Amino acid sequence: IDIKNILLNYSVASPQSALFLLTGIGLGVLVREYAGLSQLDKQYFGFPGEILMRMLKLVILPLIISSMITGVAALDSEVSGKIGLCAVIYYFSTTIIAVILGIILVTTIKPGVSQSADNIDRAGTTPNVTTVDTLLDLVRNMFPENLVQACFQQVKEFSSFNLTKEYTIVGAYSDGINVLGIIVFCVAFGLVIGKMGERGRILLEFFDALNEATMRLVQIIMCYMPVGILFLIAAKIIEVDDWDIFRKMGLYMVTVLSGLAIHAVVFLPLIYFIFVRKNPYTFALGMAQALVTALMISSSSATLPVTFRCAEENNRVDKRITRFVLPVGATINMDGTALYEAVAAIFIAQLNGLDLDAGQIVTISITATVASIGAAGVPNAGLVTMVIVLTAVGLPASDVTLIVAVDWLIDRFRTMINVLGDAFGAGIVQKLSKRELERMDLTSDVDVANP
Ligand code: DAS
Repeated sequence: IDIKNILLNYSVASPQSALFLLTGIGLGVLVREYAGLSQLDKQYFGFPGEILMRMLKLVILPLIISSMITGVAALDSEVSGKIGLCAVIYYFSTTIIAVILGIILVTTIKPGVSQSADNIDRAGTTPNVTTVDTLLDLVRNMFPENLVQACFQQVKEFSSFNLTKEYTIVGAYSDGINVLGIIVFCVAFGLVIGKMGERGRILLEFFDALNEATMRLVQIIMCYMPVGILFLIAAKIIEVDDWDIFRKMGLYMVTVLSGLAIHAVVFLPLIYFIFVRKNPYTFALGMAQALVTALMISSSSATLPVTFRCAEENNRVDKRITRFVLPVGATINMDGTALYEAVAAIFIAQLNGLDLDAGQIVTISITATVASIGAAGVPNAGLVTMVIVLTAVGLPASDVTLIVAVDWLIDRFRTMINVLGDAFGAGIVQKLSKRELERMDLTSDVDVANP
């Protein structure tokens, strides 16, 4: 019996995973009503779920380092010049628009805010909502004094702010990792490697291998995920005091899905129309088969063959553009994931009664954008990198449980938007690189003239 495949089939990205979620809810209700567990028993009961969270956190460091360095270096080596620059500007601008849209929606709808004035009582520790550090500290944390220390920094407590350990605030260190500092270093390092030619290529192969090994580790964690989720959900059901959580979960889904819909129906088509001056909805219709595939399999990378075919055959995008924009886009251009991570992080802050400050929102925007770059085009990648966003702002990563419950559905829609964003990107980059392509045609014609 291929246990690994059976478990993978029950991974959180599949409808079957609902089986584990429902079992976890049922188990939680039964234990809550009839077991009368002591505080210690509850810890043992929730331990299989805690193991899952620890495993996800364990891969944060290699995941950020390998995916950021390879992603940034690849931009530089694959194709230099105008096509690469147009693509990068498009990737960042649409991702940041998606993040801002998500933040506007989640701070307007406020899905995680209790209807009653009080915050969730989390086992008696009502969170301290305090002022955050100055933005200067936020920037300071982007440039850690010592990289090793940034990777293994102990939790730094701001006793002067009378902070509880769990709620270390933006710009502080939490869970032992200074995420922002590591991200800034990796982006700079990746750009340098991309320009080092042959010697850089050797280094790049190492980080490529590290990324592959990390993703295989994530795959193994995925096998355990259904079991971990079952106990995480059950442990949540036991401790949660306000059944209002289900209303909040419903509102959270509405917030994410409406954000994805607005981005797909308004912003992406608008950007396409501004640059290409053609009907964006006709272009999107040409991508329909790729979008449905993404919805079904929750993987941008696995959808790539269909995305290539739709873009080139239905929408006549030049192969020299799709060859770069689509694969790199499937890896680092994930508007849907970025929007989802910004919404989910602020939703979790709201659940904890934290009223985020400008500095924290800026941090969430940066880490959501970067975490979406670090997310691979595979099922639930956004969920794994979600832990990075929560770690960066010091939110309890264990609350990711609540959003896992519905991730198998949300992941499909954000993957669809990721693919749509890549496709529109190919169309726009082709339009902006028209002269570049004509020059390439001319040079290739000259080659033909002089065999
Ligand atoms: N499933 C990922 C993708 O393939 C997106 C995500 O997990 O956020 O794009």
